[in-house]
Amino acid sequence: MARNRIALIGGGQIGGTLALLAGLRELGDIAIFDILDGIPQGKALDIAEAAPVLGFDADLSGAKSYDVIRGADVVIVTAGVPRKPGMSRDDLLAVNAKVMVAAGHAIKRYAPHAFVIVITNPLDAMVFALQKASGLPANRVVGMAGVLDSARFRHFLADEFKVSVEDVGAFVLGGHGDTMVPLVRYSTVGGIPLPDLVKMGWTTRKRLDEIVARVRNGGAEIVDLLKTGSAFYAPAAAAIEMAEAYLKDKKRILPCAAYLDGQYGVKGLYVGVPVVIGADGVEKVVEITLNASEKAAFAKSVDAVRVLADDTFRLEPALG
Ligand code: A3D
Repeated sequence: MARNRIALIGGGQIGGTLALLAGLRELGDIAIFDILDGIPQGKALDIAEAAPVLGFDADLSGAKSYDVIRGADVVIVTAGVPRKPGMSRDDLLAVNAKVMVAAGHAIKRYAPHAFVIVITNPLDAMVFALQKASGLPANRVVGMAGVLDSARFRHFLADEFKVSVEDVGAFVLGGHGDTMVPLVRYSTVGGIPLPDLVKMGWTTRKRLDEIVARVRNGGAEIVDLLKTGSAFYAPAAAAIEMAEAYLKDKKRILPCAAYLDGQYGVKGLYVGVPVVIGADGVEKVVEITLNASEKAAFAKSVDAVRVLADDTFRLEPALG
């Protein structure tokens, strides 16, 4: 049986980490595309040279030409530019929307049957732009954010309670950004919902509120520490988990930016919600019941995402 093919559009910090993790997990052969000549080739060769030591078999290639992604089963998109000093929010939207259009057209041409995971920020708008530009069905184009935000939540909770991260489950809904909605009621330690842990005296509501605030600020916390870039290990790990769920038809329930067509009362927009990922891509949107305050927070987040998406489509005529 031929190996699966994983294509990475963008070979920067996350792209390189994705290539290494995909190799370590033996997900298949790996192709890296980047506009910076030498970077994708160099990273592919470096990781190929690590394979004998780490003990995995994968064919690694890198190129400045899009045909390297030909026939990919999974495409993970991290291409784009970060916001630079002096760059407005609209400037960033316009630049990265153009990158999504180019990537979308290339995917349509070279890998039209792929499952596509977008990581480029601003996430919820960029995944929508890429889906539009590629013309791929919405169930095969998702955005990575919720798995990362939930992983941050799980890490902070495990640290707080001094228990294994494996025994902590956490859910985050909504857009990727400060309006995200970490769901305390649906987050558990050893199967026990967090509000019950407050009743049991393990923690306090105030402490949980502080943890929730830290989750919302999780991306900025890393940027402040690194100073020269944003998080890349955890974002890459999160996207690999999504790719694996698809390639192995695992039917994982993962929070992803998925296209909503009426679910949660939202139509025609990508927003972070729990979905089932299996061989058909997004096989189902899981609609959990929200209480009044969760509904209000989710609605606020959806509004923020809609403004970003509208602005992106206004700024990039090719999406029209
Ligand atoms: P970085 O190391 O800058 O890599 C981006 C790569 O994209 C660079 O190698 C560029 O050369 C390349 N690139 C630029 N334009 C193009 C193009 N037109 N075609 C192909 N490649 C191009 O960034 P990174 O890897 O740290 O982050 C990548 C993206 O992920 C950024 O947009 C981040 O903001 C975003 N990100 C999202 C999350 C989420 O949770 C959603 C978390 C962390 C980072």
